[in-house]
Amino acid sequence: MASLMIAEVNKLDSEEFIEIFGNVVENCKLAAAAVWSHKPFQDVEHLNQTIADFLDALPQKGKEGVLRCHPDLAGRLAQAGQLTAESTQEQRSAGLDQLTQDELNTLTDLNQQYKVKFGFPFVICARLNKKAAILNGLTERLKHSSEEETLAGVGEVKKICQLRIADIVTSEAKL
Ligand code: 2AL
Repeated sequence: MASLMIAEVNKLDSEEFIEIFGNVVENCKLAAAAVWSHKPFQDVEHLNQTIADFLDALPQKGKEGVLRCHPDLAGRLAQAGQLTAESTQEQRSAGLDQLTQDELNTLTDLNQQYKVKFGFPFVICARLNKKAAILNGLTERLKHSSEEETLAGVGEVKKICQLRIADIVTSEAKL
């Protein structure tokens, strides 16, 4: 896709901006609504950084809330075909629609243990990981503290967000 130039992004009114960028942070239109007021953006990196700053500035409970807006990997919504278009593609790219029954059982069990321990879902950038890395990562991250996992999860949200923005905004060569 990547069809918008940054100059065009800067001309969007808030409704248009939220319509286009409302899911760059999954199910969190508030992030798009908040960063709109920081325009004009110099380039796509500036837009990425503004969203990252918004996420970093959230209090602990806000960060946890952002993580809770994410669907489980290969979870109930995925199996019902009810993921957002972006999540569907991402989970497919990691091979999560091709799990064996054993792998699905393991992932479901680990996801559940993670949610019981931390109170929010395990989040990882699926486009940058394959299923083996996801299962290993989940096993490792289950050993962490809540504070570590909030930070790790928000770090993954930023990666997901940057890739989604790269699908929308053209990265222009600097003159
Ligand atoms: C997701 C998702 O839907 N896409 C992605 O990259 N990660 N969800 C998750 N729980 O990590």
